[in-house]
Amino acid sequence: SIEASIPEGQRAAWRKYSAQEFKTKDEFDSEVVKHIETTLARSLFNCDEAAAYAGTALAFRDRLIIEWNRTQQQQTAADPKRVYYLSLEFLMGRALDNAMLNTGMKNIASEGLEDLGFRMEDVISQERDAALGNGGLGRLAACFLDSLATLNYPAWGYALRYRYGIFKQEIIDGYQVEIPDYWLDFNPWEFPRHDVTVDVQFYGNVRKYTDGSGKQISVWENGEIVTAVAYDAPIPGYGTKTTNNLRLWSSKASHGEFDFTKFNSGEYEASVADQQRAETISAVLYPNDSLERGKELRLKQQYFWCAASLFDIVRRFKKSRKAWKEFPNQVAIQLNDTHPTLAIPELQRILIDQEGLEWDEAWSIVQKTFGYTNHTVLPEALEKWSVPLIQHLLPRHLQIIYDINLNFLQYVERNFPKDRDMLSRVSIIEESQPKMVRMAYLAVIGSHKVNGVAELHSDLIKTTIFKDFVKIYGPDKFTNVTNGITPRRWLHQANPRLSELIASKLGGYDFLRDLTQLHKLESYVDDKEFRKEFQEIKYANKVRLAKYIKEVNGIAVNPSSLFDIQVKRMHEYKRQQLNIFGVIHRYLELKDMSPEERKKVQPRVSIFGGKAAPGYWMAKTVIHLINQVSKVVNSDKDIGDALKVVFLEDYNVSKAEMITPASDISEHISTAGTEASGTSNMKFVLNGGLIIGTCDGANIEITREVGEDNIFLFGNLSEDVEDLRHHHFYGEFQLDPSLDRVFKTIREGAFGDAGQFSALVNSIVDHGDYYLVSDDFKSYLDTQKLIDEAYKNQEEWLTKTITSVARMGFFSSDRCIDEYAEMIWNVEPVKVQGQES
Ligand code: B1H
Ligand code: IMP
Repeated sequence: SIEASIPEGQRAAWRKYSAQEFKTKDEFDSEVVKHIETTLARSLFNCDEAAAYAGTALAFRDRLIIEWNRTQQQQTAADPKRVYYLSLEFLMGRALDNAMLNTGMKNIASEGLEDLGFRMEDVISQERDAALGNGGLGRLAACFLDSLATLNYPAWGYALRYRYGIFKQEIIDGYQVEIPDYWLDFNPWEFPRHDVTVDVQFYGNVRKYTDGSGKQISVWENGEIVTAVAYDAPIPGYGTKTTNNLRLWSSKASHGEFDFTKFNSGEYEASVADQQRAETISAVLYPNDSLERGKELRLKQQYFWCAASLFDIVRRFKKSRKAWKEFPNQVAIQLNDTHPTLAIPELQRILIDQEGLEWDEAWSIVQKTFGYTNHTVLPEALEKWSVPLIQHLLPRHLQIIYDINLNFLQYVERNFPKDRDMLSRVSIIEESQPKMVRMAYLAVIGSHKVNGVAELHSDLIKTTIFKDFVKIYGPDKFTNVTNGITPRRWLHQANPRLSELIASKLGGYDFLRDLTQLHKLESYVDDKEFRKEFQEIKYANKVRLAKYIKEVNGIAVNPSSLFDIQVKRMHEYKRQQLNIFGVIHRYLELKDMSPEERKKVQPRVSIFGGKAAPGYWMAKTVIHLINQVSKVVNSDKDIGDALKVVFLEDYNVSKAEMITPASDISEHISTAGTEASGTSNMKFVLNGGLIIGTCDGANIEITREVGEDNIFLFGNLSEDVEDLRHHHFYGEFQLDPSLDRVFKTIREGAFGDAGQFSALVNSIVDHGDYYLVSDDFKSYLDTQKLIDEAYKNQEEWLTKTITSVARMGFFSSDRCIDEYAEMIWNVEPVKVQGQES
């Protein structure tokens, strides 16, 4: 065993004094007070809610780290195959509530805090979000960590420790303003590991020579070194002893604090500048969701993170002294989109340049190790890096990429001798000016499996961007793993009353680990008592949101209105513009009516929220339009409660936990074929809301599960998109009269200076309407009418929502992780034992 190498006397002392998790309320209070009085240097007399939060968080951190240590020891002893999830984004949100729930200690902590004079809810809301991500892709990674730990998979997340997460959004005079998110002034959830560092090289040159045996050796040298320091965040599983690790790399200058030669020779500023340049690498998260911008610093981030992570993974593998061919049996690395693709040439480089393996042997290890998840087919999101930039920053990697490409193209040429065009189509190098490296192709070639994130999307990648690769490798290399969400955060934590109601019917909380059990709820669809409670919970959640809207936006909304919510990143393909044009149409219709007619209309609150990338003008224009419409509509005395429009600023994970359970209808209305999956659609339905959506992404599978009667689908299908765009291009198109009227109203200045919105309107009227807003407008309005009608029959609506909740079991991220484990990673769970006592 691991302990055998340690002398018996020492072992006994360690055992005797080794730290213990708190188990009772009193032990919890004693930990909290100790942290408040010593770690925080506060006392009973100046302990506010922030200090109570800090003390509680530190007590739980200690507890998690004890479990983390034990998990790592047992996993090290078992030496199983591990999963490494490489993602530039982990959108974790708050950690305390999750830690309390997953460890099963929330009740004890609540009682303990009460003794100390605090309310749990207030304490929880002191925490700021860990917002190291943009949107769906980053939150998916966070849900995966929760499921990996819950299912006892030995798994590590690797990412960057950004000093600034996604910016905070303020709305000033209707415009988005970005405020930096400096989140690290107090972060109790991380452990700096100053002993775990990796030196990462940039720039320099490659020297080649032939050694005594005639072997070609390449040495990458004379580069600039930046040091990566590990910061670990423990990830507890729900109802298990497994606590996995999220390792975040922080950059710092390699020669300690300063370069002393420069410092001593009086170049004080220069030495500080070097330090700052190094620290810049992990300074900030790029805020572009699904938009690639080719900045050198971004490439530096990617390599820095890949190199540090691979060094760490290889070091851990080497501890077990297995042969290199065992590497893919011990290590599965999943690439979350193309952002970590440099890990592929980096592993090849380690194996051939540092470990002395032959190219082919190394390459076979590389291909077996990696899996690649594609998250988008949008052309503007597909990563390409210029060859000169890579040449400058990573000269050895560029050579390796060229060699990978050469081998690959030779293989293609042998197998498809008649298709000459194929070579230029599939080459990793795009022959443009300058030449570009196509990262998605490199990721496909370097992995053994490629997956999309919902069925339609996985089909689309096989017929569009990776069509040739399906011919080359056969269809089995490509697969689908439909996304999922963790029911711990997105049901139990976000909607505790609904979770409790479900538990009362299902005989406990087992459904939180096996969400398919929800199907048993269908037998309560006609149960009067159950229905009443279900409806009351939805109403209470709407009251909570209404209160928040009143506090923050100053708008009074009636919780009995239909709450129609679209919260997600602002993007043309997600079509918030379609939604707001629909709202304007509704407003115009209301204005046409007599007061009597208006009274009969189903009252509605249209709620929007989401950030625009700072340089994305069109998305910012849509935010501005929504806010202008909101001003006009909400202050129009004719309208009253019939229509209210709200833009919620700074949408983030913790706000999502409050907003999601309050919807009657949520909007998932992307142009068909553009939203790879979507995950908030799943969250809304799981919380008893219905959706209006296009036949896109996971909407299609949600429809299959809940049934066509329980979802409001509209719009053109993805197979027709190309033709429709063609029609626009040739001007063969008539603008829908209702949309024409909406545009006329905007142009007349009804929502302020029309000039601000002309680019938005023109993108549809004059510039080809790429996202087919006009094509889907009528179908959208018709479907909204159906929703108004359906909502009037509250009993039937309730039946739809309950039935849908019961049928959402498929969308747990636990199902998703089990699929990855079986189809792609080939890993088994390792059950961690608790403490013997
Ligand atoms: C998704 C991204 C993305 N797809 C580049 N692609 C980024 C691409 O900073 N960047 O450079 C950031 C994000 N994000 C989303 O992934 C899809 O649009 C959603 O449909 C999907 O649900 C989500 C998770 O799979
Ligand atoms: P790594 O895999 O070397 O990075 O180890 C991760 C963590 O697991 C270390 O920081 C240790 O806390 C723990 N660990 C690794 N190996 C052992 C072991 O052999 N005994 C006990 N703990 C270990």
